[in-house]
Amino acid sequence: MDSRADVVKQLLMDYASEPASTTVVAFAPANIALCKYWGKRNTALNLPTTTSLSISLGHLGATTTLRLNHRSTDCIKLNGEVLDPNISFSKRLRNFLDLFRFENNFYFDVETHSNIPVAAGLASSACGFAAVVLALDQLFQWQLPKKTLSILARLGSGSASRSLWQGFVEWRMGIQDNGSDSMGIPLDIEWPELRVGLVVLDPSAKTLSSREAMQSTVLTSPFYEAWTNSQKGDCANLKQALYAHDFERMALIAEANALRLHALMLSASPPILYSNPETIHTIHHIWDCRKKGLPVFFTQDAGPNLKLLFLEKDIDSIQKTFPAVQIVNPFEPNWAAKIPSGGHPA
Ligand code: 2P0
Repeated sequence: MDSRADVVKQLLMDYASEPASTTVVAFAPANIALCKYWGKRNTALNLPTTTSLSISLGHLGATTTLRLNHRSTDCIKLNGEVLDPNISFSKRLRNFLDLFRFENNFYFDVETHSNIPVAAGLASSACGFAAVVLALDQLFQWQLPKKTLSILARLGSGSASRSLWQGFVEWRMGIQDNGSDSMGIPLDIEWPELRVGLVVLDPSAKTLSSREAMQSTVLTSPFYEAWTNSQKGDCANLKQALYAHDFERMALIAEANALRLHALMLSASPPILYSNPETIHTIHHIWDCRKKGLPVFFTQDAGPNLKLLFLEKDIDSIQKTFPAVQIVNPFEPNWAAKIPSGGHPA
């Protein structure tokens, strides 16, 4: 079976292994899955058991500065703080960077600024790994196609394969053993009226990582196969609704898809429950609003926070009903002007 190093070697066979710059900056957007990824057919290469589909969050994401350093270790900073090299995220990023040192043994200073709550189920590792890959592409001046960068980003974190583009992105599961066909594909759909609302109910870092949780679900849930089968229909129906700009159909599919994922997690052993009482309370509140005629829907990832789906025409009602909501326009034309200075837009 191919290792990550084999995959990188194959992809970069004809490309530079010497950096062309010493410092680069790159930005990648966070993405929210409307049809979720949860489980791998290959854990080393992050090859998924299902296709998934996401929407990117415009200027919300990770801006990463990558510098070659002259020490014999990487230094990783997140939002201004040097990370302890022994925590799992530091180890994971260092292992990922190992793939790109080639025979020269470079070390890097990696400084990431994230403008979304980190590790609260708001897709922070996805944009983090995508930004690192975009930065490496600049540092070595590879100028790789985005689909190849998506494969490289996947080796860091599965959902990172969807963070190379704005808008809707389908991550095709692929069937090849080495993952050469498992990458993000941007969908040619604009939806300027669509809005995503971030409702942070608990900003603290989660105690169970998505990585561990999804693996445990694959290994222990009696419903896992049924879930993978249901994903095929959801992805296809979601795409139809997106192309038709049918908001209600799209949002109903996304909400049901999230609920089915969380039901699946509950069926794992031991059970996985990311929701807290506030999550459940807010879900009921959303359903009550819908009954009263406000077209608002939600999705939820590996944390207690919720993301609302609604249309521009309902912004005032949403702000009144959910005062703490942070509203994102995924198709904001000026999104690049809003990212922290220096970030190279994805
Ligand atoms: C998603 N999540 O589709 C799903 C829904 C969370 C809930 O992708 O092990 O951090 O690095 O491939 O990508 C979170 O999982 O996991 C995730 P790894 P990742 O957005």
